[in-house]
Amino acid sequence: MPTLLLTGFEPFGGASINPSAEVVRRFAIDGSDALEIVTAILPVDALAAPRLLSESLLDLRPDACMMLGQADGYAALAVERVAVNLCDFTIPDNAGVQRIDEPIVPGGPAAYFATAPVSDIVQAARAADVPAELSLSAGAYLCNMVYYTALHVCSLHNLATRCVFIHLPSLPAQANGDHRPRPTMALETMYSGVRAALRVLTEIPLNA
Ligand code: PCA
Repeated sequence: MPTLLLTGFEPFGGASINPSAEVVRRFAIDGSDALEIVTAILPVDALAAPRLLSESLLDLRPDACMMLGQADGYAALAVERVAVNLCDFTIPDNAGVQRIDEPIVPGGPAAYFATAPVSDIVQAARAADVPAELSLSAGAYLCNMVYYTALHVCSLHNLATRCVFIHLPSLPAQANGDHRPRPTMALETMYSGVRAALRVLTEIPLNA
């Protein structure tokens, strides 16, 4: 059975919930007959998150790694095409550290492309009636950092793991009380979109 590492993030920036963690928890409960799904909720911590993810990748050597995070204000799933070697935090992480204009890996490649078929993932989510689009930047905060770390670890250790990062909108409850409401998406809808994305990621021939 193929193995999937599926990660989300804990809440950050003063929020009490992170949709990515909620989606990952649902996968942990529902499981899959066709896939071994290993889940992790990563801390929003510039030291701990990359370390945890690297360790999990090297321990598991999964066939695929799907990383999820929240992008407040987005109206669709954003399938990230690229991770850049840059930390430029607009807010501190949950440990109070704010990295500004620093590389993630000094001397590392400037960027990595996703090693999963991102356009097919967008199409599959849309076919499941879930708004989705390609994105050219995962930002310069923790999501980009773990994405870059995953791609870097796979490259260094010759892992055939297919990696992709997907940003999720905020949940409707997170916009309650907004003076001018932000776009949001129901958990159920996000879950359907991520399921469709996973089908693409794991149906394609592995170790090609
Ligand atoms: N979103 C942040 C970090 C954690 C999360 O869920 C980001 O986009 O970098």
